[in-house]
Amino acid sequence: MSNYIDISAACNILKNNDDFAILTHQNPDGDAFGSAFALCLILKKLGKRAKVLNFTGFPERYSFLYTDFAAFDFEEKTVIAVDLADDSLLGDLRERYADKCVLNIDHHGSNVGFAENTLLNSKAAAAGEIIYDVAENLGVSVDAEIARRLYTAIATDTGCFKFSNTTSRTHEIVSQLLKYDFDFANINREMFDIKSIGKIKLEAAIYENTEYYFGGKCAVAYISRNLLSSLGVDETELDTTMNLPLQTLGVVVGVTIKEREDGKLKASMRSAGDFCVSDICASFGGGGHKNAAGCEFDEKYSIDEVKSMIVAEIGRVLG
Ligand SMILES: [Mn+2]
Repeated sequence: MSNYIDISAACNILKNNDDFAILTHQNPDGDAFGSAFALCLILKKLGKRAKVLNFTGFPERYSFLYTDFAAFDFEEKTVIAVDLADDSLLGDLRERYADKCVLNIDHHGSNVGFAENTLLNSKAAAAGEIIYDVAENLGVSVDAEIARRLYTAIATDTGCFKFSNTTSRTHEIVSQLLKYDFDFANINREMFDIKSIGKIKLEAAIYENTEYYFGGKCAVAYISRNLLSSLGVDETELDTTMNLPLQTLGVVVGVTIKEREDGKLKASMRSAGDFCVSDICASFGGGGHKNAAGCEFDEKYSIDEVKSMIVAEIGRVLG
């Protein structure tokens, strides 16, 4: 079990050590890389060396966060982590680094406490908010390069300040970051607006094949393997497509059924207001949260059978 420490104890660990390796979760997002590379720059201002490790590599999409970090040519002495809820998300790095991790800086309430010490703030919308506090506590002044990375971290984990995790503290921190000169509008364009041609066509196909039930309160879309392969879209691009059926005016429950590689059908449900999709998914052996949940179906069921089972269950709740 980890020691849960406060920010000044965490900052002491950073002050008293050097040659850091910062662990990040597989398939890193803007918060993981934004926070990790901002922390690299903060440690550099203390005269220390730091590098970022990731099992699944450094996606091109986030290259603006790391392009000036090419030289990681030193042997690490201190292993730390950011935004890492669970050491199983380290992939192949787990065996070598997980037990050596002396400090994990995280904001997930579900953090498993694998590190020797954990600085956990589950009220923070992003790990980037905690890294901002760390810089303040260390007396390190933020600059445009640090601000750019922390902004990316916070903007991505809050869905551009739209999600319910956004707090007044989020906006206070961002109001400080915006004092520095960096192109936040372009960060948001790249993080939220730009999509591959395949993904644009996939979204068009989803809008096209969405079926509406119960006077337009329920929308159901289907993504087949054939559709994905014909458009050249891979799984990593599917995340936000699950939100599309709920975008139509009047819809309170949106269902996206995806054919998985193994042939099984997986349903992702999103709802608005009081409609509880985790209850619907639980009736099919799945689960999740009130407004976002999922469930899977055995391959013996066809897409038409799955659709009608789901629609019948939703109809029972809608009355
Ligand atoms: Mn995060």
